[in-house]
Amino acid sequence: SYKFWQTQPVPKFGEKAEIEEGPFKIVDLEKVPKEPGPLVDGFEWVTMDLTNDEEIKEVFDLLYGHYVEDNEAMFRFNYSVSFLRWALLSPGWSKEWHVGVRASASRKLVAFISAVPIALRVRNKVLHASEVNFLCIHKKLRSKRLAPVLIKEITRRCYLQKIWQAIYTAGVVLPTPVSTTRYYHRSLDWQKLNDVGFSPLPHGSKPQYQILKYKLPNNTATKGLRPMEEKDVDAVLDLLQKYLQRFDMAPVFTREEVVHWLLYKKDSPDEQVAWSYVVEDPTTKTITDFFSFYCIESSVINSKHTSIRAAYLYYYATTVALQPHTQAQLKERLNSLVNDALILAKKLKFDVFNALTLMDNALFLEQQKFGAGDGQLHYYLYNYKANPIAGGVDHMNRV
Ligand code: YNC
Ligand code: MG
Repeated sequence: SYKFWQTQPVPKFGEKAEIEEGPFKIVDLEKVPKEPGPLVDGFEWVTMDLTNDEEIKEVFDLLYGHYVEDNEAMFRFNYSVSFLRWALLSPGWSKEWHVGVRASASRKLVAFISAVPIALRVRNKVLHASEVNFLCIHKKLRSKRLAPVLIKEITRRCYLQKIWQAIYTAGVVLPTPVSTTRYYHRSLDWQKLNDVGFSPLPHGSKPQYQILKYKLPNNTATKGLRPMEEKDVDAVLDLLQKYLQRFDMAPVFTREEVVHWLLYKKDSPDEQVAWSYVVEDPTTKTITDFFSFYCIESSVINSKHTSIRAAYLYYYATTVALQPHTQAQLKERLNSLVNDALILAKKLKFDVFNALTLMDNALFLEQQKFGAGDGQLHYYLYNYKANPIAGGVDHMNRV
C-alpha cells in the first residue's frame, strides 16, 4: 500500500531514530519538466484565475459538492467564496498554484489543488515552502489514481518557482505525520447541534441540562478587549512572533501577512471570514493579548437548508507567556481570553467553536467545556526530514 506515497520524499512509517533535520533531496531545476504530465483522455489541465468571480465560483461549487466530509458523511465543509479568496489570494500568491482539471467537452471543473507560499520555521530553520490545500476530486472520478497526478503537478509548479518543501494537513493517515492533533468542539447552540445530529444527548442527561451547561454570559469580561484595528498591526505582529517562539513549528509572519490573515477586509457586510480582537491595557495603552477565529460553515448533507456555522480558533498570544510565569497564571489568562472568544462567537451566531490540540490549547479545552471530536488532523512536511513534534500540542493553526 501507499503505492504513490512510497515513491515520494517523505518519511517512511516507523523511522523513529533521532535524525538530522533537512531536505530528503536536492532538486535540479533543469530536470523539472516544463510542461504538465499527461492526464487521462477527455480531461485537461487549467490554471484557475481566482480573481475572476466566475472561476472562483467554480472552485466553490466543486468543493461545495465534493470536499471533505466527516466519517459518517453527515456534514461537508462549505468554504465560502470569501474564505477561498482569503485562503488562496494571500500575500505572495501565484496563479500557477491554483490548478484545475476540466472535462474537455463540457468544460466542467472536476478537480482542484492549490498552494500558497509560507515561511515556515521548523525548530531553528526557516523553510520557504508552500502550503498545499483544497485537493478535491469530483465524486464520479474517485479511486482512479488522479490524486497522485494532481499532487505531482502542484509539486512541479512549486519546483519551477524554486520552492522545494511543502506543508499540508489531512484527516487521513499518510506516511508520515510530523505531528497529529485532535479536534475539540465547544457547543454554543447545543439544541441546534443536537437537532442536526452533531451533538448526541449524553446518556442520563436531559436537553435542558445540556443547554444550561453551555450557557455563556452576555458580555465579555476582559478589560480593554476590543476588535483589532489597523493601528494594532505592529504590536500584534511583535506579540505573535514572540509567542510563536514557544513552539517547534510555526509560520514566520510578515506585517503584510498579519494584515491579511487577521484583518481581512470582507467583500460584503454579511460575509466576514476572520474576527480578531486585542486587549489594550487601559493605563499603558499597550496591546497585552490578542485572539482570532475564522468561520467555516458545514452543510448538513441530508438536509437541504441547514448548515452549521463553526468558529475555528486561530492565532492568539498573551504577554503572560512572554514573562516569567507559572503554568497556573498562563492557564488563567488563556481561560479568560477563550471564554470571551466564546461569548463573542455566540453573539456572532456561531453554533459551535472548534479548536485543535495545539499551541497552548490544552490549558483551556477542558475548563471551557470543549469535548473531543472523532476527527484528527495530521500535519505533514514534503521533502523535509524532521523529528516528530511531540504531543501535537505545540505548533500552528492552518486554515
Ligand atoms: C490526501 N488527503 O493515499 P497511495 S487535504 C494526500 N492527501 O496514494 P486516488 C491523499 N494524499 O496511498 P481519490 C489524500 N487522500 O496509493 C488520498 N491520498 O500512496 C492518496 N476527497 O488517489 C492515497 N480532500 O485519486 C493514495 O484517490 C492516492 O480519488 C489515491 O482522491 C483523493 O487538501 C481525494 O478529502 C482526497 O476529493 C482527492 O478523495 C478525494 O479518493 C477527495 O485514487 C474529498 O491518493 C476531499 C478531501 C483532501 C483534503 C488537502 C491537502 C492535500 C495535500 C496533498 C499532498 C501535497 C504534497 C506537497 C506537494 C508540493 C511539494 C512541493 C514543493
Ligand atoms: Mg481518482
